[in-house]
Amino acid sequence: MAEKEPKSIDQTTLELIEKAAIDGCDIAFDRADSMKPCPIGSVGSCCKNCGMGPCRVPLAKGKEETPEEKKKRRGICGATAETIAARNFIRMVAGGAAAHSDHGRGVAELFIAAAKGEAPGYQIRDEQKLLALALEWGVDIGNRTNEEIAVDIGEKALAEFGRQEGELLFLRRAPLKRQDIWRQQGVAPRGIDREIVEIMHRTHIGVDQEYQNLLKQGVRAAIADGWGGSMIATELQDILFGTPAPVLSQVNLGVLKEDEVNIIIHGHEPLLSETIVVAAADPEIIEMAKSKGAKGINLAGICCTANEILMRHGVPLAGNFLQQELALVTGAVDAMVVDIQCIMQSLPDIAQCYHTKIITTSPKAKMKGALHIEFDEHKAMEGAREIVKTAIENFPNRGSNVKIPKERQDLIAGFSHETVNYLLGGLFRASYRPLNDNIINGRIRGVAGVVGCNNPRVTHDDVHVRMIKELIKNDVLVIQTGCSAMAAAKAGLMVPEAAAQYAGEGLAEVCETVGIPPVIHMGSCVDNSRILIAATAMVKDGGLGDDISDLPVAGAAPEWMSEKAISIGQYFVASGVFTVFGVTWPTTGSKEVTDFLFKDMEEMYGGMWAFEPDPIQAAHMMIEHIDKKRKALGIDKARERVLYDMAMRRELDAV
Ligand code: XCC
Ligand code: SF4
Repeated sequence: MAEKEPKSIDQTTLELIEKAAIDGCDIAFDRADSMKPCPIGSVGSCCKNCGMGPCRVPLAKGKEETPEEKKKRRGICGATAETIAARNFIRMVAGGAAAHSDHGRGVAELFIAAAKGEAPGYQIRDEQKLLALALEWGVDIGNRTNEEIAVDIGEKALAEFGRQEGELLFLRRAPLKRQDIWRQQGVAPRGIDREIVEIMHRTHIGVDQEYQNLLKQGVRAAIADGWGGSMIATELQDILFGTPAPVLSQVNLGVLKEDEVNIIIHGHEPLLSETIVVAAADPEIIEMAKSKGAKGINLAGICCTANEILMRHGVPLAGNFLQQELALVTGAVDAMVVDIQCIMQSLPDIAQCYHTKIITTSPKAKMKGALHIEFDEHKAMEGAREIVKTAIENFPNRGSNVKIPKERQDLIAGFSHETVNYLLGGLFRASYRPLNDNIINGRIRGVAGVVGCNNPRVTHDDVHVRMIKELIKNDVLVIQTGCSAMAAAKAGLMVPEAAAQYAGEGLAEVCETVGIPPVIHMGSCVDNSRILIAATAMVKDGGLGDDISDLPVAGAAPEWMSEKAISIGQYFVASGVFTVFGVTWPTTGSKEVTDFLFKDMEEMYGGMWAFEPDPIQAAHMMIEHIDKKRKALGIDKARERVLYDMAMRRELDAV
């Protein structure tokens, strides 16, 4: 990022960056300025997989490298730039798939405990979804109670992680053609943990030396994430906490309240935060807050825990990844409760400048300088109450250095696959038919999943928002998860009025008829599995080909940074989706590996990767891909007609 470029397009973020500087707090934006990325590591050419290294394989010089020159560019063990780039890439997949899947495992364990009555406070909330999953997995329903059925489902889900042979159960949800492709390519995952472990084995010194074979295992582990660990997390969370339905809420740090106890919930797992929501509404606890001079208790979220409790309870979003430190800089956060993933280690230090208590809750994620109140599913409510009480006790310690920004924006969230189904088709004939019809008739050009993180190497939120605006302007319906969804929400794109203001005429017309925004919030990062299900539902509804790769759809993570984003991108590609990433690309140190991901994968999987940091150009790559698919389906003409009709209509209006 050039020096003069703004750090964010979000006024709130800019204001608080300034306040952080005045208060003497060092934040990620500053650290990104003072530490440039390592040029060798950032292109995937640094290997530290053994003690003979680290080996830094220099980049190819100039255009044509002779075989002799190429032979010299090796690690001590002889590993080539290709092997090193591929190994590094799939280790990122392993990290991401492990994170999502371990989250899924935690949900499965709680699910079983809840079903056995060993986790007081949790119960089965979505019976319909429970029974549907029982049918799908062949779990006996008969006269059994929901709890008995749930124990079997939970155990089956848990067994998916340690499965050694065969295939993951959820693969059967994919279009048949997709399943065939996976089997032909030999990438149908056997078990979730197994595929991740195998990456760690194959990337150990002296094992797999063929980049194609390494990347193949990356695909297998990524599928085990999207159609395995992440899908298990989403499905079981829905059954346990309720399947999201549309809900109105607000976003940005302006949701913090001057006169209430502010508690921020940050991380990824909804397991504990679900009970915090309950604890914070307890009249006795609210009385306690009042006794300390607060008017009430205000919960708000950051990162994907935020998305989870927004989707199910309408709890407001305080902000996305790069706003976590800034939340503390307001001076108004009485406690920040964190669970797992995307939590910056700088939080306890920043909290020292103010009064905020940072509370870690997972045995897997502790931090020096934080208070640890461990989440125990057997007494979750006690833990939640203790956390809320800690925040209340801390409220009177709030200093005078408080600045809560004014900005907050309305948004509508809660679009699960089921909701979309009902919204489009109605409760009694739920279907994706109207969506498919509007794609076929060209009012909607296609669908784009725009997801992923923030990255201080680019202007915060800017890349997301510009890409999304360009897509909807061109009649592409945008579906979202993660921190990207929050960027769009802050920019006012997740309210129905945004359709008239920003969307192309065709898309706007459909949004107005159905009453949805042109940008749809589908949840957290594990909820990218909802997007897979939605894409499959589009295929099954007919008229748009017989595989996900036939659909006029595309994916993007324009401000990605986490290994999880790489795993998500890889399972979208492996599911047949053209997927473009921004910011930086981690394999450019090897042309062969990059070409394989960007080109060869299309022949193998029907989907492929691309890299384009400019959001407008990236959006047009996605639109081009969508148009290519429309043409292959023979529905490109319909769109021309629609556009012609609209031009005619405009002319008529002008008369
Ligand atoms: Fe983390 Fe999920 Fe990325 Fe945001 S989008 S920075 S991974 S919180 Ni998942
Ligand atoms: Fe170097 Fe090979 Fe060891 Fe990697 S595995 S650090 S390339 S010697």
